[in-house]
Amino acid sequence: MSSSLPCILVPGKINERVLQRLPDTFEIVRLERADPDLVTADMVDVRGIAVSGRVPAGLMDALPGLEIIANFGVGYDGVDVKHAASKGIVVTNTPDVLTEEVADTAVGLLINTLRQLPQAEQWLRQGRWARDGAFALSPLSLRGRTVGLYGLGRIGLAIAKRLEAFGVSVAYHTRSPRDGLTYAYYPTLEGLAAAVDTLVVIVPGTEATRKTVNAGVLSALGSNGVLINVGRGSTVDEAALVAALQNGVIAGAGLDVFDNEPHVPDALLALPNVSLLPHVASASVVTRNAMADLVVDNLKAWFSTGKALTPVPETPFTQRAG
Ligand code: NAP
Ligand code: 8YV
Repeated sequence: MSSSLPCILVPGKINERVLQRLPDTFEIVRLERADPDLVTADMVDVRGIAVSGRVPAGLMDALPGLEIIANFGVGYDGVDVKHAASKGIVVTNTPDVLTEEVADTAVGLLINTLRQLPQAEQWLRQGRWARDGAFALSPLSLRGRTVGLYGLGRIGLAIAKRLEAFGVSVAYHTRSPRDGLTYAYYPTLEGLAAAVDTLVVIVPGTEATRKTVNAGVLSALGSNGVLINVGRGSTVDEAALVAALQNGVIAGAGLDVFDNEPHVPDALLALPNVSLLPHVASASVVTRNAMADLVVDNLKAWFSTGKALTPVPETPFTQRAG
């Protein structure tokens, strides 16, 4: 690796546009996966990583020249950000450019879950409308619901604004209330769940949020309750959720994210009262292209100006002079 261009490592798969744009400005090296044991001596020149997925501490330690990790996604739970911060490595993510797309998908998933639209389409496609008559009325509806948002950041607020237009009440739980909003604030998640009948999860996947949607929260949501998760699978206790769905503790769930992606528990697949998506909330060409551009533009900005465009709060670093 002897080129004068900064060298960027891409472990695993990433959006094609990232791979198309990087070579204009950078030398690229690829690794099959983010495994420090795969790093070879000639990667000593690697100064940046572009990644969609995991960057464990060991990979950072194996790359002595590493300055920046550009994460494809606003959520960066796959990157050991504490370790990056301790080594002065800046981590960037892709906020804002996906906010509206993810909010659109969240509302779509909510309506699919309540009104069983995917099942109704299957009914038509399988010829059952002509053969067996009308699809059954959906037991659930968005009408008259109160939606609680677990998380009211960029995406949570965009979901809330959409829900206002649907004429449903909105409440939320975060660690601190947001100024200038009229939505009811609940200082505890269980308090929010008890006050609403629909809970939308849109918090980051952190240690603090891990399995916080547990049996107690689901029980507080109640038998007419619906859980929607577009945040991270780790936030929901999946075993507790399956039990709650099987036993009528809640009425239904719509999930875009899972604890062990891409594996979805058979018990969830077997349930009729769930709507399941394969982590597609931001997955349109236009939005994924915007995310890819932000990954590349962060790397370009870092190596040309010494400042990343969208560093995460844990790593507010600028490039060391010299
Ligand atoms: P954001 O602007 O940083 O908002 C995060 C929100 O979560 C804030 O309201 C924050 O409020 C709250 N929060 C954080 N930790 C919390 C805790 N321990 N307890 C209660 N509330 C907490 O992030 P965003 O851009 O809206 O994105 C949110 C997350 O959505 C991402 O991190 C990602 O995991 C997920 N996501 C998923 C997809 C998908 O494809 N399904 C796509 C994009 C994003 P406080 O700080 O006041 O607590
Ligand atoms: C992406 C996401 O699908 O931005 C996020 O946090 O979860 C999604 O937009 C994912 O990061 C790409 O792998």
